[in-house]
Formats: sequence, structure tokens, C-alpha cells
Amino acid sequence: MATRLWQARSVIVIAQEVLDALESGRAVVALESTIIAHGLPYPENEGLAARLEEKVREYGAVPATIAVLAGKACIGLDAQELECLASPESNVKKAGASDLCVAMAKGGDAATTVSGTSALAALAGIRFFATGCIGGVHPGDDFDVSADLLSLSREPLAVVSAGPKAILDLPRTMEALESLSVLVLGYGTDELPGFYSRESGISLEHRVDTPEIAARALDMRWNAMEQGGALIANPEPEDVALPMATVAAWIAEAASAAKRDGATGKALTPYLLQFLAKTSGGSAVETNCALALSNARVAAEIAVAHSNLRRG
Ligand code: PSU
Ligand code: MN
Repeated sequence: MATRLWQARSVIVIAQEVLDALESGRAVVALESTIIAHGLPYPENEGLAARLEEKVREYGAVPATIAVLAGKACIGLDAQELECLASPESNVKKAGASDLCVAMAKGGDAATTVSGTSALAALAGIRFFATGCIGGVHPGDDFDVSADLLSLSREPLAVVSAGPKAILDLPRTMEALESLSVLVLGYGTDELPGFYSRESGISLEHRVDTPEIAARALDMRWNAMEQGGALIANPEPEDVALPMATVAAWIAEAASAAKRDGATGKALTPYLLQFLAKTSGGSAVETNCALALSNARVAAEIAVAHSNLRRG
């Protein structure tokens, strides 16, 4: 109801195709914009923005990329808006859930992180969201905890991700997810995927192997139990996975460079990703794009299974 009021005031703009799909119970998959504006270099980011939407459509769902543009919280962007986000000249801010209202009040542009995207997707009634990897607890600073974790706990959304980013302290991130009562579901795996590599050495308690079982578990969680979000941990495709030891060496280098250059707070994750893109000679970017596309496919498949279940 509240969303409708703000929609009427044109503060929250839901694309017509997304609105029609939501109203008729068809599958919708939210996509974030920070991975485009801050997570990947140009022009790979521009190509990925369009391919993520195509992938969602290919598997039968409607894509809704989310961002704040000229102060409007947009749920569903057109091709031109996607290009604008990816442009190196655009200089958009990075917005988590708590930053959204300021970007909206000032009429600014902001790319939304997992937490920012989740807040807006949940407002619109979207239940599925594909990203690359979520944020979490940064090593060496137990207070640098991404707002992504609290959003996962709060919003009834399934976020499909290749685990938390390998730049993080993965055991502490898993502990934080547990404390926040976030369901972590391994998708075709018993091990938490480690972003660029398929392994992390951390075993998962829950595993599902089909979109139908995932959809059924999520439906119980949200509709029978009235509980919050879930992380669907989907390992990247084998052909682009990088060896864990190589990635660990790059990350150690990236972390000391970040310290030297004083990259902290919101700038830290984009700094580390940019460093890895360079140090890996582009293979980190290739893997990041491939895993994001694989997550878009899985999110669409589960969203379609969930829509079929609800329409029964
Ligand atoms: N997945 C990627 N690349 C990214 C991100 C996700 O493959 O850049 C973004 C997401 O928007 C996520 C953010 O929410 O990184 C985490 O930032 P921070 O650690 O500052 O919360
Ligand atoms: Mn942080």
C-alpha cells in the first residue's frame, strides 16, 4: 500500500513490464547495479548488464535491474539507463539500504549494493535476486561487516550468489549469517563456494539440487514461517573457476595494497576487486562475469518454480 502511494508520487518507479509480471504472479528476478557501476571495469560491465537481463529472460523470468536515477528509485531499467550506469563518466555513488533516502532526497544517481537492491526489491514484492557475490566480514576488522548480511536477515528474498566474496573472512561471515538467522542453501553443493574458486573448505548444512525443492523450501520459509531471507550459494561454472591457492595469493597482495593506499569503508570492496582484475590479467573479471550469469540463470529457474508452485 505504502509503495503504491510513493509510486503515485513517482518516487518509486516500477517498470510496466515488472509491474505486470508481479501483478499476475509471474517470475521476476531483481539485479543489482553496484556490480555494474563499481564492481567491474568498463566495457565488460556494460556487456554484463545487458547479458544478465537476457539470461533471466532466457530462463522464463522478467529482469528488474535496480538503481536510483535522478532521485527516483527505479525497479526495472531500460537499455539506455543500463549503459549510463556502466559508463566510466557516470560517477554514480554506491548506495546500501541506509543511503537510499539521501540519494532520493537530493535527486542524485546511485548504484545499489545487495543491501540497497534488497530493500527496494522487497518493497516491490520481488522475492528473487541474482548478484555475483555478497559482502560480509572483512578480515582484520570485525566491525567492517557489510550491510548485505542484515538485509539478508530482514528481507524475505532469496539472493543467489557464489557465496560471500573471497576477499572476506569467510568463517566469520558464515557465523554472522547464522546469528542473523539467514538460511544458507548450497545449490548442488555441500561446500560454500569461494567466489573465484568453487571451494572454500567450509561445509554447508543444507543442500538442494533442483529449483523445485529450493522453491518449496523458500515458500515454507516465507509463507508458512514468515521468516526472512536466504542465501542460495551457487558455485561458479567449472570451466571458469580459478584455483583457490592462486586466488589466496592475489588477495593477500590486494589486501596489503589496500592498506598502503588507505582504501577503507565503502571504497574497500571496489578497490580490492579492481586490484584483482589487474593482477589476474583479466581472469578474475572473466570468472566474475561468468558466475554472475550462472547466478542469474539459477535465480530465474527458482523464481519460475516458485511462481508455478504459488499458482499450483
Ligand atoms: N558481486 C560482485 N561484485 C560486486 C558486488 C557483488 O561480483 O561488486 C557488490 C555488491 O553490490 C555488494 C557489494 O553488495 O559489492 C559489497 O560491498 P560492501 O563490502 O562495501 O558492503
Ligand atoms: Mn564495509
